[in-house]
Amino acid sequence: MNSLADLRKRIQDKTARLAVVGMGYVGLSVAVEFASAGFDVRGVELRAERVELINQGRLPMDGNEPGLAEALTAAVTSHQLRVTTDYAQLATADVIILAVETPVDDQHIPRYEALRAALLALGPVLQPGVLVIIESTIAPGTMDQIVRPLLETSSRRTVNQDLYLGNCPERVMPGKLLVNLRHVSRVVGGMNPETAETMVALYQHIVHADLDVTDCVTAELVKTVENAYRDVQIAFANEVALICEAVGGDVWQVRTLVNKSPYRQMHLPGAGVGGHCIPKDPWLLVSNLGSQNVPVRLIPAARAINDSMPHHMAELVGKALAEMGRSMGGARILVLGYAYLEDSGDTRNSPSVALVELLRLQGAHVIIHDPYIAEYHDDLKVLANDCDAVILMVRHKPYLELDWGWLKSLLRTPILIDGRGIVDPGQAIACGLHLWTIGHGGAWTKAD
Ligand code: SAJ
Repeated sequence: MNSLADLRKRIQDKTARLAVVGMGYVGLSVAVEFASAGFDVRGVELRAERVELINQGRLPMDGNEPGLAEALTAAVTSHQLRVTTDYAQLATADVIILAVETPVDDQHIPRYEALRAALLALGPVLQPGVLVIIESTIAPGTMDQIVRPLLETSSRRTVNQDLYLGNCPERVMPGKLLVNLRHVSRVVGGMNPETAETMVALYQHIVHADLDVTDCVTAELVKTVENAYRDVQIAFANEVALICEAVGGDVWQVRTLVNKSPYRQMHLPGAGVGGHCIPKDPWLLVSNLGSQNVPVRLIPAARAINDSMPHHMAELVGKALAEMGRSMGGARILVLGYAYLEDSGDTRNSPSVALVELLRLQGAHVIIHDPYIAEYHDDLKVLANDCDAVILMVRHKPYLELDWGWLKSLLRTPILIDGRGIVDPGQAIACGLHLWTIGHGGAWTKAD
């Protein structure tokens, strides 16, 4: 049977056979990176059409990921990376990384179906001495309470004897997959110190940043806490924006001046918080507190504030229309930006999706534009024609360069609602737009 010392040696000379389960953003990029580093990597993916695409050296996802397409093609061409739907091909793997989805449902309950299915499929094929690493984001306690028992049962092996287990959460971001993978530090949680040491030996082949050794529950906490932290920070900025609107302040100026105070880093208020990390990970953090009656109040409240921002955007456009003698019913409204993040085509949990639904429920005719989504990439000159309001939801680069005067000339009613604080009030007023900016009470009448 392989000992961890043997495994470290084979990791060092790159003869260890690696496998990655789940060819999504995270799994595919980590598989490509290890293949590029010279390891033999087998990918496992349930979706056959995705397997086909990847084995042809083609990226199975949209969006702009610098370097990933070329690295994938090279890895497949050199046969360092092969992808399959068949778990049986992992029987000879020495290290298996799991990067499967761990969503939460509408009740904010973690859904581990994909993780459980992967562990059940993996168990029977594992060779003795294999190292299994979970990269998926999971609630604190999940390694001990779900992953370890499930894998020991399905493999009939014992962790820290003839099976090794660890948790190494990812810190990637759409649009920066490879650069984050290579240059952002990672927490390395091992079920025992020697396992963590072996994981460091593996990841140092692709990560050129700190690999911080700890235990599994700390690794689970760090990942979910770092994203809950960001969500709470954003919620604070959003609540201050609402206060500024009520008292006639301008949150953008307030934020700039607050951040001149030492140790302040007020985040950006805005039209909402989307993505596959920030809206989900705070719920994972608070989902597994057992019988402890921990008075968890701040984290759910922050989620509620951030989820309310698309509603607030709908309120602002309703007020702006009313001020111009128009109602929401029948109004033609153009939404600029459908993705959740600037210069991305990723719409997962996008605030714009929620906003469009709300506006349509109130009888508006909503038109969507997004330069990074083929379905919504039509000519703005056509889309904006005869609209009664434009809502800017995402800081996409093309919108930063937009000629607002030109856009105004196309509108039936000159209303612009800025959800990200990027439109210059002076410019808007000069070209006759009624500009409302989130965090600034009412339409701008003069450029402060
Ligand atoms: N947002 C705000 N105000 C802010 C920052 C973000 O409203 O001050 C909104 C964005 O518009 C977006 C959402 O929040 O809708 C999320 O934005 P994000 O910048 O956090 O981008 P994500 O979701 O891709 O976050 C990922 C996370 N990385 C991982 O989970 C590994 C996050 O922890 C990182 O901080 C972020 O990337 C990053 O900046 O790298």
